[in-house]
Amino acid sequence: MKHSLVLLAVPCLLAAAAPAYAQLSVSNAWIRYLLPSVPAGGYMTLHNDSESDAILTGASSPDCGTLMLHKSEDKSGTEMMVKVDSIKVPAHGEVKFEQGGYHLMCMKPNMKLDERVPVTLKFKDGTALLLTMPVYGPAGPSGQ
Ligand SMILES: [Cu+2]
Repeated sequence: MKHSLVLLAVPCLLAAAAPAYAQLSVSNAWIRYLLPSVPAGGYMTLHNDSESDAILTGASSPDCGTLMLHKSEDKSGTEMMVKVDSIKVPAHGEVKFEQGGYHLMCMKPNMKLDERVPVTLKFKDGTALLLTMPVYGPAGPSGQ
């Protein structure tokens, strides 16, 4: 079952002259939680229905300590995670955050299963996108 999210685009004062990112949205968001001592992955699809590319430059959550932008890469058969500084969401496009690719990394998860965790996504133009991400175990929303 897919969860729909209530999203709130918060215009920043700095972005008042360029509200290009008002058409950003997120679907299929969830956090893959294991243990408090193990960083949790955050997954979603980030949609950009605007005329301009959107540049994601950071994320934060009061329940994560640090929330980083990560990418998993296959380096000669071994999956490595690297920190990325920004992720471009093309105009009229989308970027999937999924296992094996881009993800949010919640370094110190302070959460329980079935909770919803508030997350703020920050973009280069000063825009922020607020969402809540439901917390699942390793099997994810599908429960498989
Ligand atoms: Cu990671």
